[in-house]
Amino acid sequence: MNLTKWMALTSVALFALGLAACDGVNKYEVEVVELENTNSSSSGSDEPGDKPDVPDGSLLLDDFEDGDHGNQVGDWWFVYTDGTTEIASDNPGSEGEPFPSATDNGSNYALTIKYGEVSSYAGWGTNVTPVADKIAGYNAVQYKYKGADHCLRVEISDVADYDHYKYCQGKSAEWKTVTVKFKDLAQGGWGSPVEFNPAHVEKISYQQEAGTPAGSVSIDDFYFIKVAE
Ligand SMILES: [Ca+2]
Ligand SMILES: [Ca+2]
Repeated sequence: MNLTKWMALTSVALFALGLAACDGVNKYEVEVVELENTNSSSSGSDEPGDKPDVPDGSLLLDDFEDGDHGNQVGDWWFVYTDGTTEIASDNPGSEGEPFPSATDNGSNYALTIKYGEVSSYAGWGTNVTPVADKIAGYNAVQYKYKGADHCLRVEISDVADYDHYKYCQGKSAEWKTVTVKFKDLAQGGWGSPVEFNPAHVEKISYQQEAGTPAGSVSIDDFYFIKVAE
């Protein structure tokens, strides 16, 4: 069955399940989409209305087009905070679940996260463990964003002290498509150094550090991709 249709048909049930699973432990099953890219353009343009420009076989983590707070690989998006910093999506669920909202990038939905001045840390992310055995087949991620400076984190199970591998981006007032190669990720350096093993990726997350001024970031069209090193 067409994934979008399937998700639409089950979105009410998933929403109810999501409310019951606000701890993010419960899982649901979805078909995993490995994209057959029919867009022959390689311009890299990210003008509104463009289709995602990713290599054949890329793995879609989420394009948010189903409007729910589940990703496309069978798990949930979440927000997290130090307990002081306020953070929520532009369209939070009744339990604070980060639902996507209408966007201006040519698609229907993106995930927009808003936060207050960051006390210690605050962020958002999603679990990718349902496709953990596939991620080592890729060597980069690609996503679109608009908004504030932010750091993408590719969290692996070997990191026990939260000093996760990350790559930071500057602010952008317009939608921007970025590719982050796994080899360019780096730990912050304040924790124990561990080797990056793509077979051990558990979560994709974003974190704003202490002192970050209040702001917002929108993300969309997040893929695991294979690119030339
Ligand atoms: Ca979704
Ligand atoms: Ca979208």
